[in-house]
Parts: sequence; C-alpha cells; structure tokens
Amino acid sequence: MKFGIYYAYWEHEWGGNFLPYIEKCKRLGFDVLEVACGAFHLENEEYFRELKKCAEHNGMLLSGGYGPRPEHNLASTDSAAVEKAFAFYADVFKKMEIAGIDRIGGALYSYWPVDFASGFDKKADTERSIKSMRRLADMAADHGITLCMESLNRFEGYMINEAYEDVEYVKAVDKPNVKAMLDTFHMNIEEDSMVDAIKLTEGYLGSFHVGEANRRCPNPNGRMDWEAIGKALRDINYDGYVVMEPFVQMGGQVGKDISIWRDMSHGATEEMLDADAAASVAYLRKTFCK
Ligand SMILES: [Mn+2]
Repeated sequence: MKFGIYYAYWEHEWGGNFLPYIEKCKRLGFDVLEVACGAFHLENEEYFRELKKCAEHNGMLLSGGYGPRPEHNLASTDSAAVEKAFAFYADVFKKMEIAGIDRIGGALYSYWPVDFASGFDKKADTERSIKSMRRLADMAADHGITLCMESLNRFEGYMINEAYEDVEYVKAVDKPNVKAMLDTFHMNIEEDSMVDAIKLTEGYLGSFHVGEANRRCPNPNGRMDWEAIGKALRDINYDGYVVMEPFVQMGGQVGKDISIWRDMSHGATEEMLDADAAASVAYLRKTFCK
C-alpha cells in the first residue's frame, strides 16, 4: 500500500497550485499527493509537465480526485450536456497522462454535491450513467488511466451509497479500468460493517480514502478501528493507494462544499496542520502494513 493525502487539507478553494505540496508531502512522510482535476482545463500542458518533473524529482506519486460539477454529470438526461462532459474529461485525461497521474476517483458516475431538491430517478439515472461510463472508460484507457467510483453517504449522493452498490455498478460497466472506491468517512454513515464492506470489494477496489468520522486525520484516539480496517485491506490483498482526505478548516468553497461550520482546527497554524498530517501517516503506515 502507498499512503497519500488530498492537497485540499491546506486549501480554501478547489484548484490552486499543487507544486508546493509535492515537496511538502514528501517531507511529511507521504508517498502520494492527490490533486483536484476539476480545474485542469484552466492550466496549459506545460504546467502538467512541470508537475510530473517535480513529482519524479521528489520520488512522489500523484493521483487525481474530482467531484463532478453538475454540468459534468454523465447520468444527465441532457445528452448535449453529457457530450460536453466527455469533452471536458478528454482534456483532463490528456493532462493527467502528461503529469503521470494514472488514476482518478470520486463520484464520476454522477455529480457532487447532489441537489436533492431537483429530484431524480435513481434507476434511469444509473442506467444512463453505466452506458456513459463504458465510453469514458475507453477514453481513459487510451491514456492508461483507471476510474474509481467513490461510494458516498446519502447526504452527498444517491447512486452509490454502499460497497455492494459500488461493486454492482462496476460489474455492470464491465471495464477493466473501472474500479470501486471506498472512503471511511462515508462508510461510517452507511455501512453495517467496515470490514465486511471492504471484503465485498475484493478484486474491485481501486482506491481507498481514509478519515475519521468527522474528517479529521486518522489517529489512534478517534472512533475508527484502524487496526480492523488495515487488516481487512490486507486480507483482500489491496495494494493500491490509501489517501487521507482531512478537512478541518472553515471558509471558501472547500469549507462550504464540505460543510465545515466551525473551526475544527482550533486556529491551527500551517505548521500544526503539517504536524498532524505527519503523525497520521506514520500511524497509518504502522497500523496498515504488518
Ligand atoms: Mn473521499
């Protein structure tokens, strides 16, 4: 297993410059930096060549994350909008390949966060999504990219809330580069058993996000049974990335989308955030790799 962190831990806005985080995260003890792909269209190819160079120089791996904006909803009834989404992803995949990013995870099958007031038809949306995902998978395969379908809690998504739904979706798409993805924050709300959920994804798990129930950095004093979670991952021979996705700061679009309405960092400085992340990855590595 390789251990990573999502850059947005330190940020208030999606996007931004990922370059400084490569060196920082290497220094803090990570193997992987996960970046947001939603603003890749705003950067030119030179930036992605630079990202790759910087990652290689620091011995770091990069992975991608994206919570699709509504206009990139592959399950939309508006086929013209879906075509535009494919064009967006074509550009993202090209740039991911330049940067050496071989996997992207998130609610790629739908959009995020879902506006439940707008109404939806889960069955029909899922059928459209599966059809679109087969086409997206072929596009991604041309760039050596794997697509990871992240199961989300009921307040953020409706198509895939549990591991069994994730595996059903992935089996229905039936493409080797489309995988399931779990996140302990979402699982904590939806799964009867974290261990059973992980075991259900054996052979299908493409990415794994970790965080405490309130999205703090994984730590031995939280409510998650990290020993059991690590053992379940070892039992299914999971050898992919384990990426922590902590959110503790208020403000900006990040704070709004993640619903951080109080300063969970208690006024932490950047150095204090760094120290928490470093302690967390050391703890996870020790607990997950036995
Ligand atoms: Mn996640």
